[in-house]
Amino acid sequence: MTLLAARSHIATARAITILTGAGISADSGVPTFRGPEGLWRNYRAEDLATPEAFASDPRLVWDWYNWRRELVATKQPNPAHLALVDLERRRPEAFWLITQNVDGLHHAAGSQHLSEIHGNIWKVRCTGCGLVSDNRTIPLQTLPICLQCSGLLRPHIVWFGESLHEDDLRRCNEALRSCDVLLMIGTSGVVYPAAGFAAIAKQAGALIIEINLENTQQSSLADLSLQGRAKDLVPLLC
Ligand code: BV8
Ligand code: ZN
Repeated sequence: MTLLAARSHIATARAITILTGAGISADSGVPTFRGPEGLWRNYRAEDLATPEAFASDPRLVWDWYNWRRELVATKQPNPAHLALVDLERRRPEAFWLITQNVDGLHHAAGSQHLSEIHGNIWKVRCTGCGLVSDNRTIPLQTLPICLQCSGLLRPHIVWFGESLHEDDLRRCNEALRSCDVLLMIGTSGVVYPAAGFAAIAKQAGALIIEINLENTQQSSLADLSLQGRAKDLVPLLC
């Protein structure tokens, strides 16, 4: 299938679902996780992005998230984020965007039909009373405390070994089973449950289009794999 054919599938799709990963934000200057420049080159996921890590050393985990908050605060949505907003505005009833990114850049760009399945770096959650709140303070005090119950706050992020929020999973499953096109952008496709999303959409009959710099674990499911940068290819396709 050619790029032109893929464009026409997107333009005429009854419903389109998008799955994005760190690669779409790489073009805004946010580091990815895996690969030679990825965050997990210098940090071990299990030391920082698990409930066990937070229980044993909350200060270390907060230091890492504070550093990432400072970094992300300087970044802006790029043409790929903006092209998805345009697509949604043209076809709001036919569009659902699922992101694994926690950087909030889709939201900042203006996407509304959006599931941030791994959470958002600009939200905190109380480990005592469970209250979720927006928090854009930079830098946060090293061990931030809930104003309501004085419990320790944690990032409102889904860590390894934690379940995704049930409402998000239900909404994603609906969007995956009902779309005619699934567009996967900038994800290595190795973290579950998102790594199973292409298979769900494919089984329901969707056409799968992938945009990435390289082949991924999901490429064998794709009807079209476009190799290149998200900021160039997404505007071309949408
Ligand atoms: C769960 C938050 C039920 C931190 C993140 C063994 C087998 C199968 C499953 C498991 C297993 N062992 C454990 C599991 C479950 C585990 C899992 O999948 N592990 C994997 C690694 C094996 N999953 C979970 O624990 C999930 N919960 O399953 O609940 C359960 C519970 C208990 C036990 C079992 C099951 C929770 C997942 C937590 C996800 N949270 N981190 C934070 O962000 O602060 S994951 C982390 O990876 C990020 O959040 C990120 O969103 C996610 C996915 O990564 P990508 O976005 O794909 O990024 P990556 O760097 O990998 O790739 C970037 C891609 O972009 C590359 O392909 C690159 O080529 C491309 N690219 C780069 N530049 C560009 C580009 N493309 C285009 N343009 C460019 N410019
Ligand atoms: Zn509280």
